[in-house]
Amino acid sequence: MALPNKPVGELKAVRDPEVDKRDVDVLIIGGGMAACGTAFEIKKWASDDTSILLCDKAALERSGAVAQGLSAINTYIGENKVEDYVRMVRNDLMGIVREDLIYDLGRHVDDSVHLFEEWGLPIWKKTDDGKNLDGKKGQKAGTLKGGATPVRTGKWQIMINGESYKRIVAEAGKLALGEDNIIERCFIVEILNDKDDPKRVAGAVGFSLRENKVYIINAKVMMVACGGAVNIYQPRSVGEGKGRAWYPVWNAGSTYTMALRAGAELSMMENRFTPARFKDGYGPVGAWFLLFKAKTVNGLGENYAASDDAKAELEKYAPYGTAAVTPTCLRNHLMMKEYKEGRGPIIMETSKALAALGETMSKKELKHLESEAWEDFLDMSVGQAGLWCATNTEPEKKDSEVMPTEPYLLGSHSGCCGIWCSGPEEDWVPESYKWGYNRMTTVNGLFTAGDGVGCSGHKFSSGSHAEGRIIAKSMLQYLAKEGDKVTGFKETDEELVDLVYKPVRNYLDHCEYSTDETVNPNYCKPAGMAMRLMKMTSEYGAGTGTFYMTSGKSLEVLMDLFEMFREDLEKIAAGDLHELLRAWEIYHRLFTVQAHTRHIQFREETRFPGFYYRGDFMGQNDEEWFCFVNSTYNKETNEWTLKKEPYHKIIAD
Ligand code: SFD
Ligand code: AMP
Repeated sequence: MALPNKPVGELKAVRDPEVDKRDVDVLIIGGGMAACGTAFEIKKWASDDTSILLCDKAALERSGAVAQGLSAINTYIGENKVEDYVRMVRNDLMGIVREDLIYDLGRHVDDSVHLFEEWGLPIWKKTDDGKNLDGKKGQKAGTLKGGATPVRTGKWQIMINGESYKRIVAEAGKLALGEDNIIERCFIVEILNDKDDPKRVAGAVGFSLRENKVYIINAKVMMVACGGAVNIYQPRSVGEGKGRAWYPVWNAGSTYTMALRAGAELSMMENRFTPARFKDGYGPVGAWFLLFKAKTVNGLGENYAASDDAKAELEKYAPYGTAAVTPTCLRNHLMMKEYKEGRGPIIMETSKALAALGETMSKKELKHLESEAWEDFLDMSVGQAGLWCATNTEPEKKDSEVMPTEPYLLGSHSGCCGIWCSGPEEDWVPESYKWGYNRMTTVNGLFTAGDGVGCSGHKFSSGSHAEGRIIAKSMLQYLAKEGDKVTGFKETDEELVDLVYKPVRNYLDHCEYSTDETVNPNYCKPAGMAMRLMKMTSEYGAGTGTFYMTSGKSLEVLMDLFEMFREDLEKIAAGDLHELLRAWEIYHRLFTVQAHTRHIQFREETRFPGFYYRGDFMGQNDEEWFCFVNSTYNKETNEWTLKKEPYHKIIAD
């Protein structure tokens, strides 16, 4: 149950919080698309006496990346072949992906979309004579499951009226799991290993954001699905606008950090997503490119992406660059070339696109089209609509600038960093890809889905939900076969409270030393540490500050800065529960972005030009680097280990 907000201000933190102990079979960490998929599915397969608990740092109805809603479902296979879906993802991610995971996802994803529609999500439909019916009217055309045709933007994407998408999906998850089995406003800090087997999980510890309370949870099997990582790099937005980002600001790398610290192997953490977005408002571009058929031009008004120069540039990255759809990173790469050669800014010609579409429309239809253009943002990126209003931008009259944003880490959108997971237990899956249970990490009993699963991007909202449903069953298989091997964790209640509330005690021990509580020689506050982290990653780790360029030397400097930062985090101080959240978010961000940049350091090539560049290793080097990069971290010794892992092609070209 969500606890009500306090009447005024943040709740002051106290030295000794209450302790709430739970003992469950299954723990779901996170409450986003993937976790809601698990919540919906799991009870169908669990025995009546299986206890299940879900902890979300926010309120399920509006948590995670889909909080604001979405305008499209980007993965719906429909009339396409699953094999082609695998080929598309492989091409977009420059060749190195886990085809077993992608195929497995592709064959299940549509079922989740059909459920969303059954639960009330309005999906656009096509009429027999090729006209678009938006969500409400589309309902009269019947359901996708019943054979109605969706409005496709691209080959894989379908349009929805999705302002309430997350509420619809959360409601189904809540009803299925039961509200008593859900703790909202509970931030999980650390996953705990089994006392007799460090490669097995046995529980987790977190805290309430509404009460001075630490949760200590024993669990036999668990999933971590806390989304991707945002605000690990200096955002382009400044001042109070910094609260705005493209991906959800509240997803702080908890998935990767908690799994890493529990001993799980991460994979392809070098991959990132620097999406091209409407400048300053972060509005997504997919619908504009694909549905409205808008073009982008450079500062000279040239369609730079169609030029001979661009073609020659893309040929350097064949076969990916020369494929029918240019990979996302290379679309950015072409933009970067324009900027660097002085032909910026990049403009999306919204006015021409709407005029061209309007040529065959009546006045009423044209008005409707214009409202769809607004709704695209009102449904999923309301800040962009706000910015258009604030700048008198009517997209049918005034064009808008598009720009690659700061980097984000994620495994479900157009990126593929994440945790190395076991694939489905089937004959066609290579041995090195499977070790027991579908989507189990390399730590026994620890599963993940959505942004957590590495090497299989382009799942998006629908695929993350479907993956959550897949692992509901895998977790129960593990529980049945290995649940009784779990012996509990070694940490005492006192040790765990000391760990979680350390920032509070740092604060209480020293806050009276200075007159301004933010300036104190004995501690540092989360806000300052957030800025410090983003400055160092941006300058040395291929952020916007250097046009996404880094080098071996810059990365060496960065690793030293990280080490000092990690030491200083011992002194982070939190006076209230909100600051305690901020303190732990920074901790999670640090390990995640450290993994990211260590992978970039290890992979001596530029696999994803447009996302990032290694100045000392420009271009791709297939001979040495056509493989995955995996990493582990030993939290006892603070040591990182990186290695290459072979890639296997499963689906022929
Ligand atoms: O326009 C803790 N996404 C899009 N998907 C689509 O299908 N269509 C689109 O239109 C997409 N676009 C888009 C998208 C996202 C955003 C932000 C925008 C536009 C503006 C991507 C999907 O949303 C994404 O793929 C999925 O949501 C990923 O699912 P999942 O479950 O992996 O992550 P989540 O939904 O963000 O949920 C994370 C949850 O974890 C909680 N959490 N809980 C406890 N303890 C901690 N320490 C925690 N840390 C985090 C969160 O509260 C949340 O519940 S477009 O760009 O293409
Ligand atoms: P975006 O709005 O950029 O997140 O994209 C939404 C969907 O459209 C994703 O599946 C993207 O891969 C796809 N997409 C976006 N822009 C383009 C483009 N120019 N060409 C092809 N696909 C695109």
